[in-house]
Amino acid sequence: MTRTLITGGLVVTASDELHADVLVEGGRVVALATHDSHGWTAGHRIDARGKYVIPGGVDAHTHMEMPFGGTFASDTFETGTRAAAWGGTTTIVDFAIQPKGGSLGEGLDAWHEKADGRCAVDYGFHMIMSDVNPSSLREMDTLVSEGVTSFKLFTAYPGVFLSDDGQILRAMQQAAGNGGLVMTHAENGLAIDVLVEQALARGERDPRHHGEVRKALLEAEATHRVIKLSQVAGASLYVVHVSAQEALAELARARDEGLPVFGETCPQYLFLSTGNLAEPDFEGAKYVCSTPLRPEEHQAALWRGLRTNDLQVVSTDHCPFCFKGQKEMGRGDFSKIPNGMPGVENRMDLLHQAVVEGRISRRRWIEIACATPARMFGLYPKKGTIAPGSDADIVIYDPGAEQVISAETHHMNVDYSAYEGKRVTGRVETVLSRGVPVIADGEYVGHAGHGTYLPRGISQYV
Ligand code: DUC
Ligand code: ZN
Ligand code: ZN
Repeated sequence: MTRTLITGGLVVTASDELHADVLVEGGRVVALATHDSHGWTAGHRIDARGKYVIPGGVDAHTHMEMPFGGTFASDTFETGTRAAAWGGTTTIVDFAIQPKGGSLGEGLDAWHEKADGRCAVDYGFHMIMSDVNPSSLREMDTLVSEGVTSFKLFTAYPGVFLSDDGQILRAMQQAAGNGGLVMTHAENGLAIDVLVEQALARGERDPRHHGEVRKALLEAEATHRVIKLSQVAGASLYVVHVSAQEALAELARARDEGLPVFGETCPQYLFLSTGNLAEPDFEGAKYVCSTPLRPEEHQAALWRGLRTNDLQVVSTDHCPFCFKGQKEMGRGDFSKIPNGMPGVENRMDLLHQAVVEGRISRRRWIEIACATPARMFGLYPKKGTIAPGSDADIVIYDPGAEQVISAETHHMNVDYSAYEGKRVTGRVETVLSRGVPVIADGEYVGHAGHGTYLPRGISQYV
């Protein structure tokens, strides 16, 4: 059995930083030695002196090949998980979609069809419920027992994904009984559609109006509502892609009351703003996603939320659409721009940049990007940490390397970068997935099909 020894690095987990050697065997971490590991033999040695040795990233929010607005997200499971590996992410949890009028099982089968045998790193699925009815509610129990333990419900996108309050309450009640975790996309979609119609009637057609109609107050209102519904149901709640400080305030208030509610934000809300949506010549379309980018002052509130643990996870909501041919579908009508942005490759580096800039600590970096998402979605301690028994999903990270983020050099299947030209310090050097090199000294050495499907356990926060 191949043994790998990683020597001389600084091992950083959510709880510890220690100079230690890490021994890997059979795809798992078998031991850490803080002094010298001279007695250990290994066929493969990695010199990590001057580098961080960190758990592979866990991106709990991706949409590979997602159908949206008459097109599909441009990363397949093959290209998207390869890009994830390049960026130091070794686990993704993608969203299977229940077809309207169909079952959860059908949605899940369709997502296995797309992903199985194609992924470069390990993957699991959440289930988007777009048709809550007695049958799909019962099916939730089956899915939980089979390892799909989280369910996303939408208060947005009427006619497509939106569930009404009664449906959301029923799904939460079901989850309270079966150990599932309800995730919500919280924006008031019915009110937003009124504002979209009125904006278009006034001739407001540019991408920046996408941000203006999807008001922070309508994110806050929906966040408040789903919190109260979860309280009534006695269920835990995870609110995805929080972007507005008013929505964060709702979460913080609920948490102060002791409610089991949790929040995720994404790099685009931490590093980008409505200024990007207003870029001329339709360039703002690159930044159209929902929830939308907010004015810059919201960023400080989100960073504070991450420091105070009112927000617990940073995932990407990776949902790329090419500028040419896809984003362009909304020229002259912002409501037709496919919603979503690329980012699965950039998350670990951008959050490391936040460490460099003193916004978060190194351990908090690992906590919000690896450990907590693994805990939240039933993958810990298999994923999200470096400890005896954990999968050897390990990144050797060079904290001093400089890089400039660009579409010229990224590996996501999309023709632009949302962070084009941004200079960051820190870079992934080597990535192991279950002990197998996927990136080695800056080269891709993995293959499609290495990644395995991850049936997940119950959230540690339920
Ligand atoms: N938001 C996006 O930006 N894209 C996909 C779905 C979503 O909720
Ligand atoms: Zn969403
Ligand atoms: Zn999403």
